[in-house]
Amino acid sequence: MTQKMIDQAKAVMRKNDRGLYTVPTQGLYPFQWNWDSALSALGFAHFDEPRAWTEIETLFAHQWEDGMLPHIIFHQPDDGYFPGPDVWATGRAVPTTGITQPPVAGFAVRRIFDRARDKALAVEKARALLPQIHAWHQWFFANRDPQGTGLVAIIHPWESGRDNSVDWDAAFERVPTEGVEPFTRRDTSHANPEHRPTDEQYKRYIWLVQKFRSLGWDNSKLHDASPFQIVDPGFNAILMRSCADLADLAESLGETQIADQSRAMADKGIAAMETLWSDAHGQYLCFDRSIGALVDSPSIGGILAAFAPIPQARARAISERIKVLAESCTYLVPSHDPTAPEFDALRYWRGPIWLIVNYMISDGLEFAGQTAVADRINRDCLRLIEQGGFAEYYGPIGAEPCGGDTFTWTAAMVIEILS
Ligand code: 9YW
Repeated sequence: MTQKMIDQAKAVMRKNDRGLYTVPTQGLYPFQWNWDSALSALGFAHFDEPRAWTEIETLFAHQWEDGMLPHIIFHQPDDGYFPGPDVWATGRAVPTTGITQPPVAGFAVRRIFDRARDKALAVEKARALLPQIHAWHQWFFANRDPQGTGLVAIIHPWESGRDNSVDWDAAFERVPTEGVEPFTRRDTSHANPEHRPTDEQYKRYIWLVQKFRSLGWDNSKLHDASPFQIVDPGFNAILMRSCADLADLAESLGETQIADQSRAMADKGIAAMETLWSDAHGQYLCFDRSIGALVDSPSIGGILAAFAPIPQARARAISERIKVLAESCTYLVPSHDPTAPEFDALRYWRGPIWLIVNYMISDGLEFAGQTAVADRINRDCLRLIEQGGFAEYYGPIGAEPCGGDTFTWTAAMVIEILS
């Protein structure tokens, strides 16, 4: 059973392999996505280490001069996706978007390095990637934390990777829709519209893209100009974990300056995460920087925070919080609290389970000694695969496979869990 599932997962990854990068799934997402690639590389590393390194190298080959790593790289034209390169208009030779995604590459590179069978290759590749990843981390603090709080803001929901989370609803009320150029969505022709973000949300996604485009994609201006500035605990936890991992990696490679700077960013950020903790919810919450208030939305972002080396007591509380969630669903971990009125079991990030998020939560909880909950999450991942194949996401009550099928990072996570 185990070997059969690993073989099936490898076949999914091979199917979506375009040589130098993978697509998340054929049709719906025909380009290279940032955090998909970093997490998918973990899967490749189990059966083809050179290919794993290539995935991350390709990503960083398209890093912007200021350090930003874009969220999509449009390697080849494809009309099946909206918004394409013409809408972003970032003016790059190989087109990319102008926003970023959760910085999980630092974590992935350290893990692939630690497990490498080909140590010489790993040292060569990690040494080259180290300054690039570090530059990206520094870019975040320079551009997305102008007040030096230790935490960074996202300026577009797509940056979080949790596109239509309930977390953004209130802030999205402040994003206008006037002046949005007419467009035709393509996602709804590949996937069930009932399981996707709404048209109203898409208009606001595009308004923000047009706004940033009008500012020439100058990252020194975008944060302050954006009506959407959210400090997401999940996103920041990924950044802090990657900074901490990069510090360890840099240390083992003798790069003391990168090690010290990375450690300082991680320590400051983890201390600042305390400002996002909610005793009432037993988890972290988003902070809406535009209005200076916490967002009262019990989503998975505040649970994903367990991926960072947070204090033991917080990890224990998150473990308890997950046990409470388990009382209202069949599978863990739903992307929104099933007892909350906004919960929508099959609509993208408003309820469904995503294996990559499960993997990161489980990894953090295991490190914190919360092994029972970590194991339960991993078991649920495998049950979902057995029921529904390698889908993009799953219903937390009925295990319905949703979104795109034969999904790369879902397959990669299965290889990670089973290997
Ligand atoms: C979109 C590729 C991406 C993920 C995101 C997910 C979705 C794309 O798919 O966004 O057009 O909405 O939300 O996390 O990286 O798998």
